[in-house]
Amino acid sequence: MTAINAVTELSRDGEIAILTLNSPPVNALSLTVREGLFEGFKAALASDARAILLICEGATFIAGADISNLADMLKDPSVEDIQKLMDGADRPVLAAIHGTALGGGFEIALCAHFRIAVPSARLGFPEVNLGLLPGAGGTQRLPRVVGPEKALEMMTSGKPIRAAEALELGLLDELVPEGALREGAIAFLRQALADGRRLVRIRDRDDKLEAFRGKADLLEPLRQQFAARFRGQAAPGWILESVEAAVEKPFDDGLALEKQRFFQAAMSPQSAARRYYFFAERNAQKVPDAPEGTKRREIRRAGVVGAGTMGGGIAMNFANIGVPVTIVEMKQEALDHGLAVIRGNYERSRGARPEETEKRMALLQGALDIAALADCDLVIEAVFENLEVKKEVFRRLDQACKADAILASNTSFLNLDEIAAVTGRPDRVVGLHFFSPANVMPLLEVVRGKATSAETLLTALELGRRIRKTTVVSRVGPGFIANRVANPRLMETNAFLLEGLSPARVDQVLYDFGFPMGPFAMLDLVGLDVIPDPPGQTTIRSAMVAAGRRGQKGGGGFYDYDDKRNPSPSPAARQVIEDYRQAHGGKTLEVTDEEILERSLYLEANEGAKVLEEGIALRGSDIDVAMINGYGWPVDRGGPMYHADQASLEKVVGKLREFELKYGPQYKPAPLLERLAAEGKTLTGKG
Ligand code: 3H9
Repeated sequence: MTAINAVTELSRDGEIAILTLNSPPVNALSLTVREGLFEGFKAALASDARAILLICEGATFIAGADISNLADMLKDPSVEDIQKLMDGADRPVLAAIHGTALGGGFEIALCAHFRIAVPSARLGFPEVNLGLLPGAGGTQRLPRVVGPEKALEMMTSGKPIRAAEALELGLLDELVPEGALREGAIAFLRQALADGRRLVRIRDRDDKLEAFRGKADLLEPLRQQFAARFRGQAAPGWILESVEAAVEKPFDDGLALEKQRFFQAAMSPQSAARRYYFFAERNAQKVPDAPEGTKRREIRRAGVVGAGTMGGGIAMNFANIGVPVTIVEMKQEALDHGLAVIRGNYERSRGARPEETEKRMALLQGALDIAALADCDLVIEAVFENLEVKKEVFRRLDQACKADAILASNTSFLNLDEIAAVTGRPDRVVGLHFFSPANVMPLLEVVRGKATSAETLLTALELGRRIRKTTVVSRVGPGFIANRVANPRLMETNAFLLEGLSPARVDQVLYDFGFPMGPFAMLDLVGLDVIPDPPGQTTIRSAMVAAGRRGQKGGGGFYDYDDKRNPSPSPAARQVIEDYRQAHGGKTLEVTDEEILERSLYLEANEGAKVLEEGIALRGSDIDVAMINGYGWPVDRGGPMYHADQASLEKVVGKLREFELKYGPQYKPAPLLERLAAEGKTLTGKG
């Protein structure tokens, strides 16, 4: 065994050279890893070994470029230098895959003559999620194995495929049993040597491309689909362009185009925002003051109190991952209704198979007595938003549930500490703030009360991950993080209308920025009666409700809706707005699109700064994660805090001061924002 460098070693098993990479956590292609692989392949090729095996230690095969330091990819040896050695090999090279072979890792594997994997392995190109495209030959080699259409699907969805599918597609040569990768790999190579298997490089194959050559129209429908599916995203277009080059051009020309586009993507603000978000999402899971070695409790059985829209949606999350869940309601009728709604949701969900629905429904148990929750490891309360009602539920849960069960509240604005105080276990009380519909929305705010223990908090975060939510920790405070940060922007909609702007114009500006919909369309969606008026004020929203317009769910709102919920401008809504403007001193102001945008977004950053200063959020980036997952903030823009940093806080504060003078005190810059701007610092701690 020879150490090549700190992360790679070369060993022998008879005629086979084994190059082993071990660079935790994910064997990302840092400069050290590239040096190890480059020198390792050189040494193996210089030896008398008749075959070469590349295999990784730890949790996974190579998970791709080191995205914490993409600039470092410019240093030699590059991934391409390693691939050239592999491509030039005069003896069989095998990549043995476990965990995930992603991005640059998959691209290296595609330069081996053969690939094998264990069944749990997954392979894919997630670059698009980072605003990138595969940049080490992926766009050229993948279509040569699976054809351009499948390659495009894999690279634009970014979703890794399972080993079994990869085998079927010809991306893998063989599956070997879990835990027997190394033995399987050696046996495979021995057999390949014994059989004298021909060594075919993927770059030399073009059987899967021939049918498409010179027929641009074969990929044309995809181009049109992309425009709608990936609104505003640059990377999918570059992937398509590169795949077209794979079809039409010699391999090296395609490779050169891909490389050019990769560097263009890597330099783009979109990719920078998406890479920022990648780490923001992971950092949000970290609880710095949790003692080392804090255990997470296992949740084997869950309970939900309340079978309304929220309770039902929450229960579905557990059934979806195979955890049995007991739902308690007060009346049989309400329980039956709640369970029927859940069944309906399952039956209506896309690609639903009847046996799947039955399997999930079988995990849901209804009960009319809180005593039925006695053996649950976690119970989530989702009853009416009233402090006294919730306190009573918690008193009863505290009596009924086993001593070590975690009790969670789904409250969206009540004080969790007051709720926890009525129990004998405030350390095992936590907030789990789901967003509606709870079975669909990705955000879960985990609310940490004064007494919540580290164990309870980490258990809740782990649970969030299991039910596939994106979690953010919030301290107790009105509206927690996402609703609070979004609120000022939603309140400002009233001012926009008083200034004479139309809902359609404001919505268009925010849609063009990248939001799935503007604030008026969103208010119509959630219901105009859901948000109360600020104290001492009436709003156009409540005037709409008074005129029988509650939004999409009844009578239309700022827009009219047809049967398919398509919006159209509403004369009736215009009248309500006009009447309100007459009565409340409406003006007609010239407001540019840029100003609509800045007022909307900087209000959020400003509120975010307050949330940060009060310690409700631990990090600026946690707020971005909450807004992206809770309010559809475009990930290509990184979130309100990152966006403000990019604009420069000095500019943001300047604008807020200007708006404060012009439009009122709601724009007064937060002290933290002023301080950070003066010190040349940022809200996300970067920049
Ligand atoms: C690329 O390859 C470009 C090429 O085409 C061109 C080359 C020329 N770099 O997610 P986890 C860290 S683009 C740096 O919690 P899991 C992560 O931050 C890349 N660090 O674990 C975390 O650190 P910490 C294409 C990375 O088991 C720790 O590893 N590849 C990277 O749930 C554990 O991560 C991708 O986009 C990285 N590439 O999931 C793959 N990846 O503990 C991105 C992870 O300090 N990665 N870290 O917070 C993933 O999808 C998941 O991390 C993975 C593991 C599935 C691998």
